[in-house]
Amino acid sequence: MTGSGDDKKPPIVIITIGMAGAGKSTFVQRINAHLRSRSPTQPDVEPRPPYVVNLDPAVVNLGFEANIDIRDTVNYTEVMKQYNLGPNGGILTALNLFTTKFDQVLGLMEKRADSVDYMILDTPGQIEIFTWSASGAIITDAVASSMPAVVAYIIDTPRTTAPATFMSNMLYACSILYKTKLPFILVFNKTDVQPHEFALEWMQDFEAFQEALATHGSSTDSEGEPTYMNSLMNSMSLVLDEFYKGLKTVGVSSVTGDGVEDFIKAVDASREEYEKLYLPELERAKAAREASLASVKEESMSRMMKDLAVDRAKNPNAAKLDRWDPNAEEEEDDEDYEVGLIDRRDADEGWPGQYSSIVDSKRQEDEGTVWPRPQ
Ligand SMILES: Nc1nc2c(ncn2[C@@H]2O[C@H](COP(=O)(O)OP(=O)(O)O)[C@@H](O)[C@H]2O)c(=O)[nH]1
Ligand SMILES: [Mg+2]
Repeated sequence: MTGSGDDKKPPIVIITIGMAGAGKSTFVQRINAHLRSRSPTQPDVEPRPPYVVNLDPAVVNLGFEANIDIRDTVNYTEVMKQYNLGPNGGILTALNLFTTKFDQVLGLMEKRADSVDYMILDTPGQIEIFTWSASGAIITDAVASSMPAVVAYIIDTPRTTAPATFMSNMLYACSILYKTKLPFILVFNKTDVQPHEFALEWMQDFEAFQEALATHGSSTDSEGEPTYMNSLMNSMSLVLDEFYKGLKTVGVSSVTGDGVEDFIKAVDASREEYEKLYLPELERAKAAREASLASVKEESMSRMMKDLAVDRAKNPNAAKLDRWDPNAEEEEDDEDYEVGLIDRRDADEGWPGQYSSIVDSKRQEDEGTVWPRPQ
């Protein structure tokens, strides 16, 4: 664990991602409890509680007190009612609304950076709401570009013992690594129900996995040729072999607390990875973006200067006529065109999408939460 000495490093943010029911919230609760309790090996050291952010608007019982809770800002059932949405649409919209305020969340997190070693994000139950939405990407990028970050991919071990399910889950994990490019920890959860050794074996021994695939379902068709599915799976397992090389794997039980210390060690090791691999990449990307922006600006500037020179040559008196008269009345551009917009602020009653009524800013009263109006 990082000590609280003079050389205080920025906290590392653990982003928990995983299928619904894999045990993300239980895992966050366990890590939280673990970091709050005194270590048996260092009983005189004060424990340093983590900073926890809950991004699941639909969770009923969180089991821990989050420092920032999306439910304080957005009422998900109201969002569903007002936008006429189902549960998934409601969660996604609530997350989108919250993301518009994420700069403030990040500000609060940064303020606490000196006093904590770990920050944990719990994400919505359904994995795709976070991993395949613009909001999820915005939140991940914003966090990772301001602090060290690591993805903890939580796996429901008892549900992934079939080779095909195992491979699907690993491919999903691979796609998340590819999207986030962050240090990655595979967390095999629920080891109290199903130990994760089988998974380790499959990951380390390519042939053992092939064998498991072959014994599950038919691997050859009636003519003795390998089936399409089988050869596809063989090729994909080669891809996965490469994927496993860059990963850290731990087995934990969020119920008993088994393996949690290993997880913390893996997180600490990921910090170095973040600094060595992710940070230089981030800075390179930032520099490239700034350079391309600068060149675009320069190009449009020189084009404008050329245009001006041509104009001046054509019509030497134009510049004199084209002066801005400070006394002239300003034209109201907006009045000239009509696009059929109705300003519903004048309406007496609410309408679907009236952001302000869904806001309940209990914790941040002084920040005056006002959602932007939909365009
Ligand atoms: N046996 C066992 N059950 C677990 C463990 N972690 C989570 N669960 C159970 O899995 C279910 C889903 O957990 P939850 O944390 O809500 O999953 P989430 O949707 O990923 O946040 C709950 O019933 C938990 O009690 C574990 O380590 N062992
Ligand atoms: Mg949850």
